[in-house]
Amino acid sequence: MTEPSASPVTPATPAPGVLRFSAEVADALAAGAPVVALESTIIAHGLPRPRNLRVARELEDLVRAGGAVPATVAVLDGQPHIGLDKDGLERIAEDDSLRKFGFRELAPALATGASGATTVSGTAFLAARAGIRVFATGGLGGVHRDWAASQDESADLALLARTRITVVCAGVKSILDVPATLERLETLGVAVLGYRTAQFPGFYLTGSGQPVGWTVQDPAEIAAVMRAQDALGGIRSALVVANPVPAREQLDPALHDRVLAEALAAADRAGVRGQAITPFLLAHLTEHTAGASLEANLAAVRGNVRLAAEIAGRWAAGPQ
Ligand code: PSU
Ligand code: MN
Repeated sequence: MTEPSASPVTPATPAPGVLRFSAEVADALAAGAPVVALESTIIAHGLPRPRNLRVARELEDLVRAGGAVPATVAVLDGQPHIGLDKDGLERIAEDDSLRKFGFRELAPALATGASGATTVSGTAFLAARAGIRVFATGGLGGVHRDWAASQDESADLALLARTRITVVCAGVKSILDVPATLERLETLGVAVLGYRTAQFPGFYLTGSGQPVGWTVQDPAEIAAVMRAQDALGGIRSALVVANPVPAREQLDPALHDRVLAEALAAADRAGVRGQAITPFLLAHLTEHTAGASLEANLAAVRGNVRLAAEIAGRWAAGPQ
């Protein structure tokens, strides 16, 4: 059987010189050592300053402590970076002019020399091109609650439908329409595994109340699913590993529901739309929960990064 001619977004050798690799990422990839991609939008646009820079460093350290090499992804001066040095990390945390780049922004950014943090869709695309199979984030983008009126569905979903990468997340951000997002993932053919849970996580909350079809218990099982994707052939989609924030670190659900309702109303009043809505809602929640939502968000991201490092280790080790 021949493959369709449209070339899929799969891990592939990067076109020479287009991607700039940090030395440690280049070495790790050449050696087949574990690598975990990290996105930069969460640092640039999802977390308050100056905490965001500390978090950026902490997440990289967590990957290293887990035996893998961190590859924080961003576009700087028109060049996609796979792994950032000290200055690069500072830039994504501190540069006010940094834009937010989903997948579709990448080509214009390259051609014009622009700089931006990459979202899940931008990061997953670049990481896959770089040959990185495991990616950790906080919560995926998805279908927004007013979808019928706004048609706002994150580009994350469509990109994950055609990119072979394993994304470890705490579900989708609870500011979204979670059941609708799960339906879209099903339609798009993106497999979802609950990590030690039969319930899809709720980002700030341990559970969203929605079921997941598959529950896995350890990183080796996840690596086995990844190998099964490859063994089947023809699968172009991502694997979503949904890893709940521990119950003791979740946001108080009653506080969550109340403040989220206020945040959605405030966004509506302020006419915030499009790319700005996710950062607006996240910042509103942080402010109106006195930082509690931020702590839950960070706990979720840390857990995802740790798990991603373990998965990357299992993946790099090959079939057992
Ligand atoms: N997860 C977080 N904080 C964030 C995001 C995810 O904990 O800021 C970002 C991701 O980069 C995700 C993006 O891809 O929000 C989705 O934005 P939009 O809804 O505009 O596609
Ligand atoms: Mn959107």
